Amino acid sequence: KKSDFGLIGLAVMGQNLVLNVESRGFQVSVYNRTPSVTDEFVAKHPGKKLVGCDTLESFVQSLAKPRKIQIMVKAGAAVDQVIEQLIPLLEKDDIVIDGGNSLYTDTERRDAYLTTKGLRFIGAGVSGGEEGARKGPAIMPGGPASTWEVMKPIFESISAHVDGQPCVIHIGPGGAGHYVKMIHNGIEYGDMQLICEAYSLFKAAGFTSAEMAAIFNEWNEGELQSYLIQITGKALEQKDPETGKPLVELILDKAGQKGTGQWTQLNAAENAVVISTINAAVEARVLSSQKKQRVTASTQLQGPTPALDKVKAELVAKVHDALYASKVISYTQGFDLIKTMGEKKNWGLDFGGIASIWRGGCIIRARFLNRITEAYRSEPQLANLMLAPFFKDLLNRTQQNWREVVALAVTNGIPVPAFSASLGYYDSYRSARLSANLLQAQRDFFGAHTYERTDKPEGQWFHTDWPEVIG
Ligand code: NBP
Repeated sequence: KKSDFGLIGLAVMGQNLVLNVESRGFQVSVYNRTPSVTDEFVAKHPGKKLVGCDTLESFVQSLAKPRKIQIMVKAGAAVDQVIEQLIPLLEKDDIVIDGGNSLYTDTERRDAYLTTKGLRFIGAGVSGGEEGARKGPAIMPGGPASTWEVMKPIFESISAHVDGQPCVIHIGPGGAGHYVKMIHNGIEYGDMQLICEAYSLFKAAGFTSAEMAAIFNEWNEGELQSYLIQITGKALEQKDPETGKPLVELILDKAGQKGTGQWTQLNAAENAVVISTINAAVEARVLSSQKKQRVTASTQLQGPTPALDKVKAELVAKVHDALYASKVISYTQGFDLIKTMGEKKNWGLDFGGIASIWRGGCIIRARFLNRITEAYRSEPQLANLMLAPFFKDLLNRTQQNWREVVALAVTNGIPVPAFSASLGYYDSYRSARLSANLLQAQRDFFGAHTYERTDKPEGQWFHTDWPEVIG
């Protein structure tokens, strides 16, 4: 019997996805560049419907037509190399799926290239890490709708399910799937940083790790319920086996990143979309990585002595609101970017659908995504998520606590770049009049860029002969 599905790349994601697909009743052929990895993997899982292949030729031959081959190798040049090796072995209408974290422009290029070869291509973002891949990830596939229809039964059976709905929909053509996965990762950066800022305030106020764990565990029962809040509670509970101390306090405060946050930043800059919360999150990781410089600066640059212990009792409820409101801003900005690109590319994106597939399997899975789906379902062309009734009420209800938290952080010298960037966005967006009148005056002053006037119809442009400045 020929296999229903083939997978190339048996590292952590590939292995777990294969076991997932196999567990849904499909026979799966597997191939890895280093054959010993394939052999060990198959040997480790006796009795499963797995076909281990040591050559790409035998791998391709073992698959039922049209072949469905998922590539799960390191993103970048490796994907192109595998595709080049596959092309001479494949036949018209065979389907190649790239399930790695590829940059969406690479996916667009590969899609166009494989189409010229008579092959079909799907660029699918897969989120959920190792556990998601094994038990059910969120999958964001992009490519032709007709190819999606062929892949749908497999993708829907292996994805996570929430309320009976699979956490996979056809995102759109070409690079749409990997694009949405990229924004998912940007939002993930934002969510993580916001939680870390809440933690830094609690820490400064003198909460113990156990107390903080209890706060996050309690939040996970309420509106903030999410995977990241849940694992934060668990992480704070964790004791170092050697010293018995809270493990988190022994971990070096130096964060890494693999680049998807920066891709999101670049794309937002290209499209002139504000994603200040995600930007703050990416930059916070960058600053964290400059540990040596920070240690030096800590002895030279002054700040206030934190005195947050005095407000400890009221801090929990306030930080809850600051976190929730900032999270709403982060998603508002992420969806603004998705909407802007979707329209530019004519991808026909279903924003409510995207929010709904993020409810399960993936790292940003959260209860409140239902609210985003509802907002777009009732108003598909919603200009800004903050103006949907639920989010408007939420922000109006939380904004006072949110600004009190940012003010407290500022007066106590505790960095909360993502909380304050989010609040800055909120206050700017709700300002009927900003200070850009002065900015326009400056631009006209030095560059004769002209300006419009409040007392004249829009579209009429004026220039002033400003006084000459010497020196
Ligand atoms: P890695 O990203 O670490 O890639 C390792 C795999 O790529 C191995 O199977 C390796 O084969 C293969 N490979 C490499 Br490297 N270069 C190759 C080449 N030139 N030709 C053929 N195969 C090559 O694996 P991963 O962490 O499982 O991630 C796979 C993809 O999924 C990545 O795009 C990743 O960004 C994405 N992703 C990962 C996670 C996660 O939590 N890890 C989550 C979501 C998405 P070898 O055994 O011969 O070296």
